[in-house]
Amino acid sequence: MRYRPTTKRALRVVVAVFIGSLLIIEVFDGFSFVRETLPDSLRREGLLSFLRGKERPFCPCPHKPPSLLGFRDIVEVDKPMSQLEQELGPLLRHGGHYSPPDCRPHDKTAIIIPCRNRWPHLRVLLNYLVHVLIRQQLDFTIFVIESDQGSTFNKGILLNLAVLEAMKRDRYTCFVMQDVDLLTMDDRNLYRCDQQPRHLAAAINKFKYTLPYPRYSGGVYALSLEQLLKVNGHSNLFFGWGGEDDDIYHRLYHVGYTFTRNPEEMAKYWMIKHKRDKGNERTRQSTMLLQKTMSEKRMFDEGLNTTRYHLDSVEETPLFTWIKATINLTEVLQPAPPYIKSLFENGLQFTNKKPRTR
Ligand code: UD2
Ligand code: MN
Repeated sequence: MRYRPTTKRALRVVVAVFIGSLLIIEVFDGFSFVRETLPDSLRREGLLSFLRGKERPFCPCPHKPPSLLGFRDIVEVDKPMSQLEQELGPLLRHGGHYSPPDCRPHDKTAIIIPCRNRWPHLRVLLNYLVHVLIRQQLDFTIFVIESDQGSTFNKGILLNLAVLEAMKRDRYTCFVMQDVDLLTMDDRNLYRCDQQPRHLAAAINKFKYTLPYPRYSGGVYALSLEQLLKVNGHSNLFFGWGGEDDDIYHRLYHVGYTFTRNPEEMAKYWMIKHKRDKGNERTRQSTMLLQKTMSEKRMFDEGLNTTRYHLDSVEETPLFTWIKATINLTEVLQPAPPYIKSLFENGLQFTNKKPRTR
């Protein structure tokens, strides 16, 4: 009993010192010498938000983000990845995550970038895209999906496996499929999902800033989780160049969706000039899949529910979550019904013929 007042006083002192140091750290958080001494998680999120846990800001983000810059010409700058990490790393959480500190976005967005042997393009893209997405006040994670060197490139299956792997990691509600070589020129073209699928790359320099054909949906587009699930994701069967974008257009169209686009002046994209890659040659199967087995018939037989792949690794780098997978044709075809398997009886057949679009 005699010691109680002293103990109380001591407790008060301890509490005061604790609160005092919290305040000091919070106030001096901006000073590098204090930040250096903090653990990583504190440094990235700030002390108060760290203490508050994962609580999200209360106010929804405004319809029109306040810091957009509008149209800007593109200068292709290829900085070394280490420099990008130094410059952009502090803006993101490890794994390429970001959420705006001052408002609550409608969606949790996965930006999905297929990338095999295109690292210079990825570096140029990241240098632009990260700033754009931050200005657009998105809650996003950047996923880079790389397939093994041995298989014929298959963009559709990479998009599918990325969706499946992303959903294992968090509750994403919006997916933006982004070619590695396309740079958005106007940040008013928001990377958001909507009631209808959104085609973002509607005016690309390669096509003189117009749509190459009315049902074109390639390059960059945003699909909500609901839209993706309704069409069973992408086809897994378009090996080599072409077709998978027309196929997803038809899947969506068949269940009642139409792509919406911003007007041309807001939807400009710059495609980094490139040649067709080795291992991404056109296949006769892609033409046959589009012209003989209608997307709308096939979509319930193959898609997200039949995606087969070997997950080699998932690595969180400072700027993106890097998923590596191996694709094996025999295994991809294993769950397919006979009318599909028969198209592949003699293995992949390569061709120079341009697939016709519907
Ligand atoms: C068009 C479409 C693209 C896709 C493709 C046909 C535009 C702007 N884009 O692109 O969305 O439908 O035709 O498949 O019309 N990739 C690699 N490594 C490779 C091959 C491809 O990373 O070896 C990835 C990369 O993200 C690339 C994308 O796949 O941007 C599309 O391939 P592309 O750029 O060679 O084809 P492109 O420009 O004709
Ligand atoms: Mn391209």
